[in-house]
Amino acid sequence: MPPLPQPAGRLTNPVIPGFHPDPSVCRVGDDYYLACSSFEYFPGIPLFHSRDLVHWTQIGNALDRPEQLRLPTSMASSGGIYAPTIRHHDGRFWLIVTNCSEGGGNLIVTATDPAGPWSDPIWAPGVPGIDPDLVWDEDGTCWCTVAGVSQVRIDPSTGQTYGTPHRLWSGGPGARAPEAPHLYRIGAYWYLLIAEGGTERGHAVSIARGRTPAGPFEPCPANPILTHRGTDHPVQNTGHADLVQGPDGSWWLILLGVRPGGGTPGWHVLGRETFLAPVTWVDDWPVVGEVAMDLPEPPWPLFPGPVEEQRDDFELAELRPSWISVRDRPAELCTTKERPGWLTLRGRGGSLDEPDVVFTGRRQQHLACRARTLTDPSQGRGGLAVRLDEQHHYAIEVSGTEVRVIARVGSLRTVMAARSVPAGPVVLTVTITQSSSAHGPCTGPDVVSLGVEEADGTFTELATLDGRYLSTEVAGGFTGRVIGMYAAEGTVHFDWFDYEPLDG
Ligand code: 6LW
Repeated sequence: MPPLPQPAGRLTNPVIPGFHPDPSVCRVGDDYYLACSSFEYFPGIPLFHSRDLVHWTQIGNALDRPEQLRLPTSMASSGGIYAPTIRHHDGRFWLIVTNCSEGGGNLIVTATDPAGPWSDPIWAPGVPGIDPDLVWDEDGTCWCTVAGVSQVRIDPSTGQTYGTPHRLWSGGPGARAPEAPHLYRIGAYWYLLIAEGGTERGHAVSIARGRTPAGPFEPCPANPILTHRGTDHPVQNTGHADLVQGPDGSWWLILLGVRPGGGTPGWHVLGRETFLAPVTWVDDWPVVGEVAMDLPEPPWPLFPGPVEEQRDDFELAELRPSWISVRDRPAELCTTKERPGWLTLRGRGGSLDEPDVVFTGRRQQHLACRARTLTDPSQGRGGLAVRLDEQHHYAIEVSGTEVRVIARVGSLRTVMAARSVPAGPVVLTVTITQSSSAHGPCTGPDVVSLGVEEADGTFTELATLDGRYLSTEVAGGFTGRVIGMYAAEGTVHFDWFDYEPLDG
């Protein structure tokens, strides 16, 4: 049964916080579905449902079976799954996406229920680039448009393309990286929405329109229709957007943005997040309103949906869809079935520095938060980590009665602190708090404090580390922080994992 409408609480952007970039959205009746990129993580392509565009609940992941997604350990971090487009056509959901790892390419999966199961991939080798979009014209012809921006006719049920791709538009003069195209039929025009300027501070959204889906396209005189470049707006890098109509017929843009913190140049640590902005139309061109931190209450009922419980006791046979692992998740290495009520991770010789690390975590979704886990290290070595990639992570690790805090930043790896603990399960803790930029231009965005809980419940800190080293501005790449549990050696059991937002 759908949730009942609720009175408004505080409505805030980002509407999907944490590493949820490249959002694509479609509407089916009263329901909205949204998909994001997932890069080196498995399962791939998180899928969200909403009835009000403001509250989003994760209902699954489109690529959640190894037959659908194999990410090799030879693939670097931020390879893998880039920029899906989700659409509903002819009673089915269609999702097209690029697997940027070796042996990958563009693929299409379909489903009748967006919560899954999604089909095995239909490969589309004739699609010539990243950021594919699908659109159907009035006579049922399907067009696939990719970054660049070029287009090819496609049969999405087989992946077969017809003819040679033709160039549609390359965005504004001098702007780099025309990408993230989406095509729509709205009124008398076909609109071609793109991102340009690159996914960093220069990011922007531009639009062109034509009379047919294949063009020719006339650029909007007001391009870019959205950019925060050169502003002091708290949301930066705004771009990679998709258009959707609200329940009342109003128009909205779903887009990615980042929240840099600290002094200069500003570091963003949660990755690229999903934001919502209003759109109005002037002379048949869209005009994008404020990407407001506090969203005004919309004129339609709100459906907050279920909130994920703070603590996961690992009582269920299947992991919640928000848990993600690095590159793969073989059942023999990550299971709740071996020791009921516990998550069991089995190391395969890889530490957090290795691409085959056995790690299961969740996105850090709040600028300030605390994560805790009760870990039984009696048969192995592992712990709790804040991970950006193989070369950028902080961890508190336990082996027998020894606890160590390890920091890896680029090619530097060091043990920051060590102490002994009584034998048996131990609560490992990571607390992340924001720095005040009032402390000056060199102040980092946040601090990451790692420690243990004593038998009487008090917390002992072992190390407090500058958060800038786990930011995209330092590490590079397309992802964001993920906090989770790992096994470096042997078998490590986790009784529960608790994630608590601290920033209200
Ligand atoms: C994606 C491109 C982009 O393919 O970043 O911000 C790339 N936009 O459209 C990776 O997410």
